[in-house]
Formats: sequence, structure tokens, C-alpha cells
Amino acid sequence: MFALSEDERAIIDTARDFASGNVAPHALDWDRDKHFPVDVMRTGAAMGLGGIYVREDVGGSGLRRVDAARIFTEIAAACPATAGFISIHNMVAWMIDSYGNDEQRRRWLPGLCAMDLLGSYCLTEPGAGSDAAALRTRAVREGDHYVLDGVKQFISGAGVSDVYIVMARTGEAGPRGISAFVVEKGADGLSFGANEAKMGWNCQPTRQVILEGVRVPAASLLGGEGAGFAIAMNGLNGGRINIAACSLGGARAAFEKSAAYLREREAFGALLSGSPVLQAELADMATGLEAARLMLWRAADALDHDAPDKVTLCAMAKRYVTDTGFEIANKALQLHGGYGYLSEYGLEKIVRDLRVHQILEGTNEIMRMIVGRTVAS
Ligand code: FAD
Ligand code: 2MC
Repeated sequence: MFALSEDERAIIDTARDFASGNVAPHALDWDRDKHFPVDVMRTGAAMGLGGIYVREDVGGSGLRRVDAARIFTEIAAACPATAGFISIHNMVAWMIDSYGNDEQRRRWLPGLCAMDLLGSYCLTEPGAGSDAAALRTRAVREGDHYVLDGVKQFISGAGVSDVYIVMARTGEAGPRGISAFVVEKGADGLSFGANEAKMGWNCQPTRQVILEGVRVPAASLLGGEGAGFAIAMNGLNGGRINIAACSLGGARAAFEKSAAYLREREAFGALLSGSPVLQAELADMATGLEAARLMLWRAADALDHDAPDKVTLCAMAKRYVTDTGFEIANKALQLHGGYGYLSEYGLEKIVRDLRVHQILEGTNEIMRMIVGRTVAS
């Protein structure tokens, strides 16, 4: 696990080269211009980043979760928001690979793996966020079709993505009455809200997905009727560690920037890197990064091995790594003094991007609830 093989190192190096060459030089501009870098993500997909843990027969890379966590860490070191969208897209592709039948896999996955098609995940609603099983979007069967009505809130990639996995109610109240559907852009009755103005994650759109009498073929149902909540949650187990990896990458970049800055900045007649107070700050940050990385890799390994405690470990890692990552990025900003507050130094963007990782893919309060239910029972 800790002594990386040549192959593992090559995977990390490839992701790092892609990120430093194609993403890092533009990340500040994309954030300022709210530019969604679809072409650059497609360049990444040509290197295997569009279906990292999708099976190879449909164009996936067939890698492990632990590899994916390392890949997202590298991309996020260049831009957490770009990495965040690629991670959601990978979650969508994995859900189709894992729960789709052969026809569904062959229909959507080659395009998704190449990122010729982009994927979005639609669970949250205006009235159902943390309490996802209370969702109200309905899907009613009519002959060979289902008709979907409802509103999905805060959907990453919405309006640009081609493939939407929509969780909708086909039966009773609660989790068992929920099914998952693949809805394609262009379907009659499918529209999108305005692009939300946000604190961070500015290089990707966030919009409502509005479904008004959207007719999808019955063949768009993923898994069986009533399987949707389990599909959504299993997708999120991986999604949560991917987001944690995005926090780790952003925090590592912020830490490296501040360590380098202190080596150059003089005050009181000496370099700041010589200050015992600031060395202690850096020591705590480095320790936090190391602890976060260990938790992330452990949870990813649990998912790779379908370990019985995988849900708890993924929730623990999501909570710990995203909280620690945010604290480290914020400290890194502080260590830059006033310059940390200026956009051109890149620190304030990392802080803004990492803040939302404590909220999305299940808030950190919900992560505590998941862990708490296990450890208290
Ligand atoms: P609420 O559920 O209303 O929670 C409000 C507060 O109460 C939170 O602090 C919460 O932690 C706390 N809380 C709620 N219940 C409890 C409890 N039982 N115990 C303790 N505390 C509790 N969703 C998607 O489906 N797809 C996406 O692509 C997507 N992308 C997003 C992108 C962005 C930029 C953002 C901001 C959100 C995105 N989301 C997406 C939605 C995100 O997952 C939700 O915002 C999140 O799950 C919280 O739901 P909520 O906003 O309704 O908050
Ligand atoms: N993995 C697998 N199965 C899970 C699971 C998980 N992580 N979480 C719950 N389940 C199963 C659970 O085992 C149960 O199965 P069964 O009926 O067979 O016993 C079923 O789902 C219902 O679970 P609960 O009884 O725990 O349901 P409850 O409603 O009490 O709590 C909760 C569910 C709070 C854990 C869930 O609603 C949740 O995770 N909420 C947070 C929502 C969220 O993460 N949203 C993210 C949206 S995506 C996003 O933000 C992006 C940026 C893409």
C-alpha cells in the first residue's frame, strides 16, 4: 500500500503531467471567466481519466479506487473544481457500468469514457438534500415509457452534460420507492435553471434540472424499480472519497505554495522559514496532510475489497479529509499574509473551492451521522 509499484507511480505521474501541463496554467482564468474546460477534460479522457474504474470492454481504464484517489489528488493540486467535476462524471460512469445491463453499458459508456458525453448525478431536490430518501420527483410508468416530473437542485454540469442519472420515485415513500433513470439531454420537457453564482467551483456550471413530463423509454431504468436509492448511495461511497481526494490535492498545493513562500519572504531581518512559530504551523499542516492521505487510501482500499465497513470508512475519510484540507488551505492563505488574499497567488481560489467539499456529496454533519450510527449501535 505505501511502497508504490512502478505501475502505480506511472499512473500518478501521468495524472500529474496532465494536470500541470493542461490544467494548472489556466485554473485561475477558468475560475474568473466561469469557463467549463470540456476540451481539456477530453484531453484527460484520452489518457484514461473519463472512466477510471470502468471496465475496459467499454473503453474504461479498469483501475482501482485507490488509483482513482491518487489521480484526483493530482488533478486537484492543479484545480480542485476541475477535478471535482471529473470525479462526478466518473461516479456516473461507474453507476452505469455497475448497474446497467449490457445494452445500457454499450450505449453510454464508450462516449462517457471518452468524455464525448459528460455525465451528471441528480439526487438533491429543493426540498430534499441531506434527507435524500424524501425526494419527490416522480416517475410514472406508461406502457413502454416512464414519465418524469420534478426538480433537481444544485446539479453539477447541468445544461452541458449529455447524460443525467435521475433518482425518482416509482413507489412507496422512503428509500425503497426510488428508482434510477438515465435521461438524455434534448429529451422533451427537460430544461435547466440559471447557472448559480457561487463562492467556488466556478469553472463548472451548477443548475437546476427541471423535468416536466419527460418521457424516457423503460430501457432507461437502471437496475430494477426500487433499486435507485441503493444505486445512488453506492455511487456516493466512491464519490465521497473522490471529493476527499480533491481536498487533499488542493490542500497539498496550498501547503507547497506556503512552504516555498516562507523560504523566500523576509521579515525582521531573516527569512520567515526560520521562524519556530511558522515551522510549527508547517509541521501541523504536513502532519494533517499525511493523516488525511492515510485515511483516504484506507477507505479507497476498503472499497476496492468491498470490505464490510466500507460505508463507514468512506464517510470518515470524506469528513476528515475535507475538514483537514480546508483548514490547511486556509492556514496556507494566512501564511502568505496580505498576498494570500489576492487572486493572483492562487490561495484564495483553493480555499473557496475546498469549502464546498464540506457540504456536497453528503454534508460533514451527515458523515458524522453515518459514522455515529455505526459506532453507537
Ligand atoms: P440541508 O439538507 O437542508 O442541510 C442544512 C444544514 O443542516 C446542513 O448543515 C446539514 O448538514 C444540516 N443537517 C441536515 N440534516 C441533519 C441531521 N440529521 N443532523 C445534523 N445536521 C443536519 N447534489 C446532487 O444531487 N448532484 C450534484 O451534482 C450536486 N452538486 C452540487 C454542487 C454544489 C456547488 C453544491 C453547493 C451542492 C451540490 N449538490 C449536488 C447538493 C449537495 O449534495 C447538497 O447541498 C447537500 O447534500 C446538502 O443538502 P441541502 O443543501 O439541502 O442542505
Ligand atoms: N452505501 C450503501 N447503502 C447505503 C448507504 C451507503 N452509503 N447509505 C444508506 N444505504 C442503504 C441502507 O443500508 C439502507 O438499506 P436497506 O433498506 O437495505 O437497509 C437504505 O440505504 C436506507 O438507508 P437509511 O435507513 O440509513 O436511510 P436514512 O434515510 O435514514 O439515511 C442517509 C440515509 C442520510 C445516509 C442518506 O440520505 C444520505 O446519504 N444523505 C446525504 C445525501 C447526499 O449525500 N447527497 C449528495 C448529493 S450528490 C452531490 O452532492 C454531488 C456533488 C454529486
